Amino acid sequence: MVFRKLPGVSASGMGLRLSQKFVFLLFLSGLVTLCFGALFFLPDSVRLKRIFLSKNENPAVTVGSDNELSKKVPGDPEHLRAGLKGGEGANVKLKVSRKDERAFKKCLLKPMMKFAWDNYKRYAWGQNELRPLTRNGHIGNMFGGLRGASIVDSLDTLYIMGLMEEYEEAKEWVQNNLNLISNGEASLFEVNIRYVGGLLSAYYLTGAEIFKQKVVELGEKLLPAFNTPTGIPRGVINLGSGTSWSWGWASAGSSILAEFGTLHLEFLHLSQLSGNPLFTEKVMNIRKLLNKIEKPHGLYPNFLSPVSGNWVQHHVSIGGLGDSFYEYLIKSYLMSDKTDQEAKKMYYSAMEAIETNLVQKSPGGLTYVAEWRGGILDHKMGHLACFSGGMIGIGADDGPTEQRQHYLDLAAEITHTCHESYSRSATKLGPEAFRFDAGAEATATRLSDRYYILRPEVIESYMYMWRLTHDPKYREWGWEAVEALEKHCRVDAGFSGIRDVYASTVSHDNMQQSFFLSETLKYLYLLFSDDDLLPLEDWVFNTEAHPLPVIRKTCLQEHGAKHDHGQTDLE
Ligand code: DMJ
Repeated sequence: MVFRKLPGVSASGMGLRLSQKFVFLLFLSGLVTLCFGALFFLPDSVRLKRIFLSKNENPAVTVGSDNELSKKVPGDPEHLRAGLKGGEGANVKLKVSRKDERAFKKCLLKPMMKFAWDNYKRYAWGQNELRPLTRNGHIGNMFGGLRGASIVDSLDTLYIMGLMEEYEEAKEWVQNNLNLISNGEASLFEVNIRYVGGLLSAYYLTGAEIFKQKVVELGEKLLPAFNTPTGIPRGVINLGSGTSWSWGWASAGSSILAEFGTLHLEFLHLSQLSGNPLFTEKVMNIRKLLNKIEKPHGLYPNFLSPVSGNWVQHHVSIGGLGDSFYEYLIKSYLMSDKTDQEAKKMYYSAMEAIETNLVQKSPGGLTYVAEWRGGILDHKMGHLACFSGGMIGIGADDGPTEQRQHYLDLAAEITHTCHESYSRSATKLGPEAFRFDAGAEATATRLSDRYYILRPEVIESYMYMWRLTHDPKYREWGWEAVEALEKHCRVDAGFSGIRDVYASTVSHDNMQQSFFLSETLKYLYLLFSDDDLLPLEDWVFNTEAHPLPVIRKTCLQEHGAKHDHGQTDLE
């Protein structure tokens, strides 16, 4: 091959003089620096940036997958403990750059779940919940003869976190041991949110037929609870005989708003999966009655007679006894692909009544939602009521235009108040109920309200508020909760609730609630995940944090034809 000789370029050494070489090298190194520097200005989605800058930044976590960083963090809970308490793991933490900190935190949640799961498996396998101090199982009286509540409640969390070996064990247990032929007093509400919700989400996430088969069979066993003069179900049912009755403690044989009002999401999906419209008909009948009945000041009292269909007592609360009824109104609307106008209307009018009658500002400037007893306010907010920050947040966007920002602000204020209930305690965990009277501001005044049983509601609101605003404070608050859980609730054989959040030397209650695995750890994991892990546009979480897919409108609906709920396509 003949090289043409360029002017001024000798054949040897490309013919460059020393000064020319120097200028050329300078130019070359400038070019390289410029190209590399430009990578930093590329948008996140550009593949090159992901490849060049950091393998671990923004790890692509998809449902059921693992990610790079998680492989660097051993599943050994001791490692996590050390990481949080400044031991060996703390060094690992130091080596992690700021950019990776969020992903690192997310990865630490996986060993927490594994630790809770492994101990349940070791000491309480097949029973409902783990007693971590005495290292045995707990059956309780909420699920009738049903067993394995922690297993069914954990299926989706294990799957989402990519703990696949554990998920397979759980699935195998459901296949071989979840016995639905059972006698005993079961709470319709608890069986629905934990078992029906848990099996539904496991089915939708994995497509494993066994979950569908079990959930439809279980759903059918719940139907006799609706055989009342009004169709409002009673709270307790014997899954074997189908007889049902009201809770002994519920005023005059009444049914509880948060119980009969927290069936809608699951029952619509039961119709969807089984093709049996009965499930939908049952919950639509509840809706019809609630719409018809007169509401004091637009509020929904917590007790209703399943015989007469009248309110029994005028106690209104967005916390215990009322809470998830409101949650299911807005979520029914969202899960229907925003077609369920009736649910939307009911939700926003209920919100208006709640704001007018219950929302208060403390002397110290904290917004809270009080309880209402026949017109008299009780200036107390339960831990359970703290879910409302998230609920009001997810409902903000579909409210009346002039109210949208207001709802988002209200959601942020309530979440802030709930965070205060945590940060004002010695353990940095929140009490079961806190008050705003007699000089109290977001603190428990009664001894009996000082406990914390691993509840998720405050963290749930952090997760929603993070997704809605991306304000970093929600992740900071979530991390404070992780540190507090590690410090005060982790014991040698699992996680336990504590009896007094204000005592720096804690006393444990010996109970690892199944909702800790299903909700608390899942919401924390989602808080530190990217928004595309279970995006809120596609999934709605039931009140036990089990994700259910949005039921998409059919072509017919989109073009104006009316369609019954529960008859839509998922595709
Ligand atoms: C869970 O079972 C559900 O979140 C329910 O709606 C309320 N109570 C617990 C958690 O605190």
